[in-house]
Amino acid sequence: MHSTEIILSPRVRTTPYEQRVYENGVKSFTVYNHMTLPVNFTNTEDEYHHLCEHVQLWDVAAERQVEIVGPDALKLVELITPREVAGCQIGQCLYAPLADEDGLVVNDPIILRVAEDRYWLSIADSDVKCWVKGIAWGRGLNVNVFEPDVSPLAVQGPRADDLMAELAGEEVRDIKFFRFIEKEIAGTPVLLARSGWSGQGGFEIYLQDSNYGLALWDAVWEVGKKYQIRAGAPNLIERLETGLKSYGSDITHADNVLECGFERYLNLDKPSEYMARGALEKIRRDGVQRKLCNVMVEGKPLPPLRLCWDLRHADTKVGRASSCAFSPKYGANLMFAMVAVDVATPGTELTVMVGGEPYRGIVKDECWK
Ligand code: THG
Repeated sequence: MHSTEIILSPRVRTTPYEQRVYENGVKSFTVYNHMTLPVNFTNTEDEYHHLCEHVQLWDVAAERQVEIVGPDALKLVELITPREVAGCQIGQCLYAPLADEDGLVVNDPIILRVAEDRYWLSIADSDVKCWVKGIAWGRGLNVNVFEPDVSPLAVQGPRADDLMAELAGEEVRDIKFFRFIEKEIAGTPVLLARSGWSGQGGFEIYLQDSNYGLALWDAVWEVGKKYQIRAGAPNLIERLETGLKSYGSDITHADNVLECGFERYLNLDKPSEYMARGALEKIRRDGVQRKLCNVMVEGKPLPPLRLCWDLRHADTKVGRASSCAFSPKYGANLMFAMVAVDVATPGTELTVMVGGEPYRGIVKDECWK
């Protein structure tokens, strides 16, 4: 890989935590929602082991919030996702794909109901604010859509509960998965949710005033010292083992929601109106052409994946792999791949082309079995 630089200018926004991220020796960033998102502090494998054993603090402010507030807020949220949002309570989070009129995935946010008529879409990397504002205006809906000054900070790893209980009170242990409460930490009101982009457990703290970013970081850090806290970031190895797909890589606007494994979250027959209904009903009738799958390649670690790797079956191209990491847990390379349905069944053998070289891959189920 080349080691050139991406120049940071005001077009690449800063985060309220960035100073601490630099002080902790950040080695690389990616750009996500036009903002810096740390990738590595030491190296992916070292950070993976630390994340699975201790606790890490992640600057995930790049998971921006799109606020939808007003009398038509629920109507608008229902319009943009095939997931049923009506039953979502205040204090609840829902993982929900946004689908356009063709059923294609626009983003895969976590939706938080923060008040009666107020929702936050905690978005992945695409310009959701523009999309949602356009729909609101076109429909003449009585809502306000904007990006509030909210910056998530994730506390992830097996010691996250002990850390947060000590910092914010024993009652945080009772927060259920994908629920949140209001709290004051470091002198500023936050939402504290049990969620985060790892399978290691933990919380996300939604800071609501950038001016308190460093104070919040320092408050968590101070308590975290005895738990060997380190600065970290969403981890490639861990997310492949856990099965977390990344919008922009594994899922793009070229893929429809039924190809991406979202069915389990959806109610395509929900009573409320949503823009993808017609398209998704047709796709459901006709059947999908492709499926997002887990593919395993045994043997030594493959080189880093920059662009997608082609997958072949009987010398025909049948798909592409979009993420890959060597997993210490499984002792094999794990990848997410969009492949033709007829070769998407676990047990199917595929050929993965890496730099012109063929490798033997096997389609696995979601648990890598
Ligand atoms: N946290 C916040 N915002 C985010 C992310 C996050 N926005 C972008 C991106 N990540 C959204 N994508 C996901 C994908 C999966 C999950 C969370 C966000 C997730 N999934 C659980 C799982 O797969 O086990 C369960 C989801 C469920 O059952 O509802 O947690 O990380 N703030």
